[in-house]
Amino acid sequence: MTIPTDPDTGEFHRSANHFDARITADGRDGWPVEPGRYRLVVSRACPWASRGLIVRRLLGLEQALPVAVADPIQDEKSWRFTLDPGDRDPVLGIKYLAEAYFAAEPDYDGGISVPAVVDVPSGKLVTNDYPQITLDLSTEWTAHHREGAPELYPERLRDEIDEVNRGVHADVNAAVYEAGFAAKQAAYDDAYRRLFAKLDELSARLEKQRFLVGDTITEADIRLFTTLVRFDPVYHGHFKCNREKVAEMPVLWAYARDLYQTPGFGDTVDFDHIKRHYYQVHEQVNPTRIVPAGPDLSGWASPHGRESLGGRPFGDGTPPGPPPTAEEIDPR
Ligand SMILES: N[C@@H](CCC(=O)N[C@@H](CS)C(=O)NCC(=O)O)C(=O)O
Repeated sequence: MTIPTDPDTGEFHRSANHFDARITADGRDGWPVEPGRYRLVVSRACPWASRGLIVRRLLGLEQALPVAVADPIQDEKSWRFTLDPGDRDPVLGIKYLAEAYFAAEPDYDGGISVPAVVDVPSGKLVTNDYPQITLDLSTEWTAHHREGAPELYPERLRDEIDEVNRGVHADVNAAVYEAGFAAKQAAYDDAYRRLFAKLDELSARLEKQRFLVGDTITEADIRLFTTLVRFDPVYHGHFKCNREKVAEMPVLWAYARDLYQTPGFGDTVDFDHIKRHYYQVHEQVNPTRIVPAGPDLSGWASPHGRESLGGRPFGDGTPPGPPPTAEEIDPR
């Protein structure tokens, strides 16, 4: 994979999501919510796709929106279904996610990214607009939520969630990539400074409250979690985000463990996919493609003590049950 950076500044800029149709209860974009009709294509390595995996589990949408898991290692044609028998997704019948992009737009020449939601009957990509995908699972798929599903994007907290998300996106979710992919020192320095300033701010916020917004788990926690869980295995070393590890920032470490140990979070995390993807795909950053053996991940299971802050993780709802057998992560 070639990492595109600005030749003048050395900055990495994330490309825009090209396919932004929405799957809605009223079907106004031509894509009505319909259980079993769509397939959520993810890589378990990818933080943007992992938001969808978590939200889907918390809301109990596993049957309504089945998932296809791509091989964590892309080849020159990008994401592929080499984990499946015959190297094909068993439902879509395709070998590469790119086939769904081209079915939707034959002369598309942009990136092939996950998460992607594909319409099974036509084989066409509907959306790769990751910030909207999870919000729509919360607000448009309500008819198919499980009993006891939490409210992850409650109306009364939306402004605050949106504001927290903007900061977390710019200075955490995207900043780790901007540090890791920077081609000039100043671009790296800027991303590193923004990242740790934001983590300090979030740590102060989370010292006295269990979750980022309100007293329950929301979309904001999911978006921060997907970066925190990748931090020590990948971003600290591979992306040079190394002022501290998350495990050395007591508040964030306890917060991350609290979420990790909550059903629907840790049971979607595949550290093997995460490590192999980053260290093997970004050859510009890691030319030997050697995947480090560490860090020791056993600490994720240790008690976090955050219950003493109060909070009601699922609000008036309940935690989800265990994941479907086919989606259990191999504990390597
Ligand atoms: N679609 C967004 C965000 C999703 C994203 O970056 N996904 C990564 C994996 S973590 C991906 O699929 N990259 C391949 C590509 O964009 O060509 C983007 O292109 O910036």
